[in-house]
Amino acid sequence: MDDTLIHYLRGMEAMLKQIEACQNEIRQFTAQDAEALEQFRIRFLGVKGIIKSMMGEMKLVPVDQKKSFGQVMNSFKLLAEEKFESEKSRLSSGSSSEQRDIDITLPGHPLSTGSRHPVTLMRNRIVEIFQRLSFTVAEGPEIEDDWHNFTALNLDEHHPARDMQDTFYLSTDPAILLRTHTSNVQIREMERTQPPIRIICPGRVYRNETISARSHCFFHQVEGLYIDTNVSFADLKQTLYFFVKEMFGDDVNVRFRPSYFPFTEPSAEMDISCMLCKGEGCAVCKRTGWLEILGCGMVHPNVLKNCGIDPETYTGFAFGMGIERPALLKYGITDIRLFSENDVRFLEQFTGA
Ligand code: 2U9
Repeated sequence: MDDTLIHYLRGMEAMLKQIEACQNEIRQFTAQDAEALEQFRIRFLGVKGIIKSMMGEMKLVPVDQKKSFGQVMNSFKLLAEEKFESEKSRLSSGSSSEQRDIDITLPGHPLSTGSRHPVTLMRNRIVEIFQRLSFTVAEGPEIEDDWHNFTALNLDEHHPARDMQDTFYLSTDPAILLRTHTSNVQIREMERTQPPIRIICPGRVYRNETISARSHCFFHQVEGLYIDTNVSFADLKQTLYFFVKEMFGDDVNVRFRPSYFPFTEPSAEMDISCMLCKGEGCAVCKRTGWLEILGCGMVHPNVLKNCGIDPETYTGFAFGMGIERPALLKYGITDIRLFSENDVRFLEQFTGA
């Protein structure tokens, strides 16, 4: 080997070592501030910087090694440019805590966890009591057809509930409506399966009523259905007695009054003694000492037949109650419209699971 070549190779070796050292330095670099970043740029990428001056050595490299030297230099330059850009954007986004003068040791702002709606609280309480008697929750559509909301429930075509005044129908298809009760869920369940059936059906229902402090065009119900062999009116009464004791306490009295619904026969309405005046008579119970809380009865044989259940083999009871009324009573609220106005000052007053 002649002297010139040895001299050249030593020079290349030194340069490659220098490149490697610079690359390590670049990888570990973080700019404390804009000034440090500018120094970095001048040192590596400036007109008189390390990379430019090494590029100047290119002319000394033998032709057959120009390509590999060029590749080494390119990746060196790319590394320096990428580091410069990433440090620049980090400093300008102000993500470093020192930059924004943030004390990251201070406690954070607590997140508001919200609270449950009073109607949800009341629904959960009702449902949970029936779950203890092995009822399971069933749900169904709020937009329903005429059959599942009316016809299957033994309401003939002239029944007043079907009137346009009372029910919201789709303007484009009068055979489709907003359900007026959650009974459509029980109908669908009876069509789907054979007894025993023991379900509780909570949900939102719609009626075309003038909105006032006492009534609304939508509200919530819980309905129940129990069908099996030998289910009697005594089973119905015992189930509802249990519910009342669990819900309102042991010292509340219960009475049944005969009533009429097309879907149950016999039918009844159930009252509880007014818990505010203990049955003495007050403004809330309209001086009667009693509060009406639900309707109930033995499922009409026509309803069972409509759903493919043999009324000679099976009997059953059903009941239905609104959720808003007992919620008004429990929480001492006087205007039902508050439930749907979503005023956080109202909603955040209720606690519970
Ligand atoms: C099927 C068969 C029978 C559900 C029943 C009532 C009586 C009732 C009202 C209470 C207050 C509705 O929210 S409210 O206006 N409900 O009086 N509901 S029996 O009877 C059924 C349901 C489904 C298949």
